[in-house]
Amino acid sequence: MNSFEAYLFDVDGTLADTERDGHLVAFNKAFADAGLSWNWSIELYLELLAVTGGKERMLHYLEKYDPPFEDVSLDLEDYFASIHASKTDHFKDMVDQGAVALRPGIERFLNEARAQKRRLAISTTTTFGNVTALLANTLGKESIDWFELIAAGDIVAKKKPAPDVYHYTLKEMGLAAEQCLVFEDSRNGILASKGANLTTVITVNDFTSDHDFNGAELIVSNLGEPGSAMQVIGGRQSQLFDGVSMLDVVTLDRLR
Ligand code: XBP
Ligand code: MG
Repeated sequence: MNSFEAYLFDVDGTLADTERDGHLVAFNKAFADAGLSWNWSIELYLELLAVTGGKERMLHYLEKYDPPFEDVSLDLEDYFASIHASKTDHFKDMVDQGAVALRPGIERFLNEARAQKRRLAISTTTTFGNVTALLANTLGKESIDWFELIAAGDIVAKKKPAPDVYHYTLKEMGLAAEQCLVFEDSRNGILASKGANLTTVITVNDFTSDHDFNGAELIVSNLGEPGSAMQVIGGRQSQLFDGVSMLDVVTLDRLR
């Protein structure tokens, strides 16, 4: 049987549930630091997540919701870039303090994939420093080097749902789409991965369980680990995973 050579991971919502206890809190802290009266609720944030990228999300909020805002002398993009830098610092501090844990099965799967000499990469819209802080604080500093490539944030001009970050990853790693399997958690994520013709496994979370994952080969609750069995939710190839409670490199090769 053919095997996947590489696994490409999204970060937010896939490696860890970072949004509610991480990014959202960090945005609100950065707004307060900047003297803005903005305070995003979870309900509002769920809507704002439709726009990927923190800088892009803030600009979208200003344009669509017309919140209280005193005209700043700075160019708006520069202004939001500075608030975003402060938000990134808050996010990293919170991750350093252990605010965010990896999702079930992630550590198990990464260890197994490494033992089987499979290649690993990260393809995400989030900021590079957020990714390295998350890895260092959950798996240890050395885990940053487990990933051959961390394609993050502004590395491409167009963030997800554009496929650019996946095209970039394939090119940098010298891989064809059919050699890789992607793990995503959101509509924007699958639009990006499918836009690059990549086999995609979705692990849903509270923020994304109602998304449209049309085209996904497999949709599951998580990757599964002892004490936290994976539930198969759907996907075009879900019949290949009847009775499977944990995904590993061997079972996933059924999608090859
Ligand atoms: C994640 C995002 C990011 C984070 C914030 O999407 O949309 O914008 O919410 O990150 P995905 P930054 O999981 O599809 O990569 O503030 O660092 O941009
Ligand atoms: Mg995601």
